[in-house]
Order: sequence, then C-alpha cells, then structure tokens
Amino acid sequence: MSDQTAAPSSTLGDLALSLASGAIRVVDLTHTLDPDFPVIILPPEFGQCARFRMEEISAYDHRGPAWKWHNFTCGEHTGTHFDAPAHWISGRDLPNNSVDSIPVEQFVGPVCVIDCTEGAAADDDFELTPEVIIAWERQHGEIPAGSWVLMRTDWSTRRGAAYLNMREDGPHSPGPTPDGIRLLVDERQIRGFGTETVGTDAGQGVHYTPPFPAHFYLHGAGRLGLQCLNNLAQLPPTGAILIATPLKIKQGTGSPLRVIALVQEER
Ligand code: 23J
Ligand code: MN
Repeated sequence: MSDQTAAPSSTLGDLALSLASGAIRVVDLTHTLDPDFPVIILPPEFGQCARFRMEEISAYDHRGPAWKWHNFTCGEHTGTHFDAPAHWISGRDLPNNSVDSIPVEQFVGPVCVIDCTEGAAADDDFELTPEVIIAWERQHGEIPAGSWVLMRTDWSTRRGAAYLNMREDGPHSPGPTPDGIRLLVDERQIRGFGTETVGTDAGQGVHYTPPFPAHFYLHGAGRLGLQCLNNLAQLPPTGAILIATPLKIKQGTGSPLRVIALVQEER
C-alpha cells in the first residue's frame, strides 16, 4: 500500500524541491545589455548591427510622477543573443525558421561544454576541429543528439578592444572549422552551438569555405546559435540544462535574451 499522506513523486516536484534547497543552481549565462558592450563590426561595405541604447521616458517626475521607465533600441544581434535559422541564407526557406515560429521546446536542452580555454589563451584564432571534439568525447562520452554545445574560451572576461580583437586584417577570435561544425551538426545532431565571442564563427571565419561555416551549416540544418555568452566557467562539461528563449519578434532572425542553465551542485 502506498503512503496516502506523501505527495506523489514527480520529476517536476523533485525539481522544485532541488531548486528550493539549492541542490540545483540557476546560472546566468548573460552579459548585461550596455551601450559599451561591443557589437560585431562587418567590413564597411555591409550594413551594421546597432549597439544597445536606452532613454528615460520618466523617472518619478513631471513626465510621470509615480513611475520610471525607458525606451531602448538595439540590433537583433546585440549583446548576448540568439541566432535563428532565418539569419542565414542557408536557412532562409526552412519552415519555422524565425524566432517567433521556432517551437518553444527547441529552446531547452542538455548542454555539453567543450573547454578550449588553454588553446584560446595560446592562439586568438584557436580552431574547434573534429580532433578537439573527439578528444573531449574520449573524456566525457559522445555528445548526445539534441544537445546544446558551447565552446568555452574565457573570451567573456575580455574588456574593450580586446573583445573584438580587431587587427588590420579583421577580427581575431576562436571558432569552429567547417569540419568541426559539420561533425556537430550532421553526426551529433546538436540542437545548437554557442560561444563567448561575438559570433558563432571565428573572427577570421569569412576565410573558410564556405564563409562563416558555423552560420552556414547550423542554420542550413535548422539549428540554433548563441553568442556573447557569459559565465561558462560555472558550467560542468555535461549534465546541465540550458534554457534560451528569444523574444517573439515577428519574422525575427535573432534577439537579445537571458540565457540560464540549471546545474546540479556537487555533493
Ligand atoms: C552577420 C554576418 C556575419 C556574422 C554575423 C552576422 C554574426 O556573427 C551574428 O551576430 O550572427 S559572423
Ligand atoms: Mn547573431
């Protein structure tokens, strides 16, 4: 006979208890939206993404005696942000390819974190290759289908000009090679790919074939992108759950968002 006084056990009930006790922690993977946070700079012949801007409407004053509020403007791809398949030409004819039409269940999934901090510290153009991915899998197991995969580089700790790391020949920051991203998309069937840098692609990603291979292959296969992530050092290599819900912008190709992860505390 079951104990009639005990609440029935359920996964969500257990989750609620774990959140309340701190056994599961919520980690914020987001940078603050700030006019000083860098945005990607494309070659001058192309259109440019806008930085974040905010203006006061009122602040408990003659413009509104009991309330404070702001108007803000920015690009879809400003700050910590989400890339939808419609962002890239390879994904433009896919169904449900914009932030308002992607089914919401796609936003939530387990997350694998590939630590590339040593490589990125030694080489600003460090590449996430199939070899790096397979070496990670030898330690942590094969990346499960439906995973978010994050490339950890500690790039989020850079400030000012060091973040874009612009040189005469363009920006220099780490990212995946064409073969690396294809392994993740085609063989591992990942949900999406995220980075601490300003793009899912390397700073010099325009020089690969195809140009910007992460954008090309991810979005061509209907997969998602996350950029300018923060606090990846607080995530375990496997076992966390990532939640990334973009704003519901009609036909939007991306949006700034709050990215959070649920992490089981070590016990
Ligand atoms: C447009 C063109 C190239 C790139 C990007 C945007 C991004 O990184 C982005 O924010 O999606 S590389
Ligand atoms: Mn983007």
